[in-house]
Amino acid sequence: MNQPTAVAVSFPPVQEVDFSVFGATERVPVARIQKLTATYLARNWVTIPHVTHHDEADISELEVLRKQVSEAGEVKITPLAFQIKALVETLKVFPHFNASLDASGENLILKQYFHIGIAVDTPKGLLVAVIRDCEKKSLPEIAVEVANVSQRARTKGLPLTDMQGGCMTISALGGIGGTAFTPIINAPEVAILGVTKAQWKPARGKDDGIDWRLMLPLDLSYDHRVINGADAARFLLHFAQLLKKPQILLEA
Ligand code: CAO
Repeated sequence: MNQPTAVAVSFPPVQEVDFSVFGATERVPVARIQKLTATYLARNWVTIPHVTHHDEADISELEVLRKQVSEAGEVKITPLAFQIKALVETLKVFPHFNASLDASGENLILKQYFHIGIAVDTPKGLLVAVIRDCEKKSLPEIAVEVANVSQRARTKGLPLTDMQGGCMTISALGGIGGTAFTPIINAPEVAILGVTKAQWKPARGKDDGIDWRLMLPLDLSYDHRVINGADAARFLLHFAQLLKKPQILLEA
């Protein structure tokens, strides 16, 4: 029988360049958080076979509802709170996404809880805050928690306990921009959802007229050892359908 083969790969070292030869420069230290995150990102990028699947969700109705709910209550609800709720409902239908491989790689640990990670952009680097038990929390409760935890992450940083135990992460860049990207999986999770800026797009309407729809770009990176492409496509379709008919998320 063939034995597993260890493959050693060596690369030429990156050249040390004296940039001052080309123009003025300044040397600034890399922030501690950025350095720490870099080691995990590099490990995950190299050790997990990533595939990124792209789709978009029609959020025209969701945006109307979101504004109504925000105005009727005391809490501003950003699109991310709806996305967290929709992700929980989608994970319930696709349990292989709410899972981690065990150390042997032979078993999948299916989780029966729904803790969602959110990537937070801070001045010192990227942090992932975990919002726990999202299936038990209302949209306003989730919105408040996202606002509080991201504020804390940016000002004081977060203790390790606030960053552990996530089931799947959302990396929301929609408040900034972009049409698509390929997020890196936050191991030991097996998938990550990237979201960029919603855009108005024309669709074929009644009598071949133009119907303008607000479309949200979605990018799902998944661990191909655990998830197949067809399941990724179904997962994202289900997620997009929940955002298209968002009423159900209010009661979820
Ligand atoms: N399309 C269009 N507009 C969007 C949007 C989208 N997909 N998502 C959010 N917005 C809007 C919000 O409605 C809000 O608009 P108003 O101020 O006019 O009401 C505005 O953008 C700001 O939203 P926000 O970013 O403050 O809040 P959020 O809940 O969407 O996100 C947080 C919170 C913490 C996820 C975000 O601030 C953040 O840090 N994102 C960066 C994540 C990141 O760095 N990812 C990369 C990781 S991989 O390197």
